[in-house]
Amino acid sequence: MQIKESELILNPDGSVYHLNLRPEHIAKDIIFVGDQDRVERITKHFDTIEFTIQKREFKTQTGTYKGKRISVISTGIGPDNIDIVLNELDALVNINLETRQVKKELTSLNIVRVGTSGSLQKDIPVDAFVMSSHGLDMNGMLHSYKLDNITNSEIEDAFISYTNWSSEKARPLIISNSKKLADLLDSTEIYKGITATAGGFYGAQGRVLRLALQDSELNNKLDTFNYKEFRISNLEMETSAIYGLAKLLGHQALSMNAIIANRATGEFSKDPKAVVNKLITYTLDKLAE
Ligand code: R1P
Repeated sequence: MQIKESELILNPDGSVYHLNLRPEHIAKDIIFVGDQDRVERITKHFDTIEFTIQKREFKTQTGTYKGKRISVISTGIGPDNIDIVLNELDALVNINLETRQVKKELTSLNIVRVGTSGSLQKDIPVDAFVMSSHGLDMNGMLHSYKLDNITNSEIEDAFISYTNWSSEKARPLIISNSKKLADLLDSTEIYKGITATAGGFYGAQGRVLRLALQDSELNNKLDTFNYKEFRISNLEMETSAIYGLAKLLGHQALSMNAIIANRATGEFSKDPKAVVNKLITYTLDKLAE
């Protein structure tokens, strides 16, 4: 089946619509960051940079680190952007952009998010690293897709019942990381837990400025949720969408979080840049191993 021009939009130079990339521009190992200014904080460690482009919040640089070809892409904020980035990256490797047909042989990308995040647990301090064992999707974007058993309904049901989750909101989904990447990036200094992914920064994460919340107890419930060995370690805005779409499309994904705030103790890192830099070099070295 040929994918129509209105469904897979290409720019005049043949690049995909939002990312402005052609297939030759990306490596199979890709690092995601939210902030476009973080791209160069990663690629400044590279041996060489072969390609740079930016459109809107999506900045990409591809080069080599210790001989390994890696692309770094900024996704901007939130699950809606992840929908764009994952689908367009997948199109670059798995759809022939000239014939607009899905390729017979599919390519699996390795995607590692290097993000900042707030810890929900007193014992996961600021300046720590958290590897997301799962993404807890609280934002609903993934429900547009046929989910094909990629989620973990047993933990979801426990979470829905514990939080008395409103049936007017999308069902929360729990999706696991790529074991292959988790094994590659593991070490004893890394905390692990479920990363809750909200679809907004204020109300969706329990912050009150002028608007009342649908459930003002939700953050407390996230902190105290405990089912078998599962608890929620941190809260941010992309992980579950990356895990969900990567699983559906056949890519490997892992989210690494630099903890810059602790919502349980109210602390904020004295040097957030330092912890992010440490996570950057840690991730690069593991990917280049
Ligand atoms: C919110 O300020 C942003 O920061 C976190 C959240 O997930 C959200 O994208 O991640 P990044 O540091 O990767 O942007």
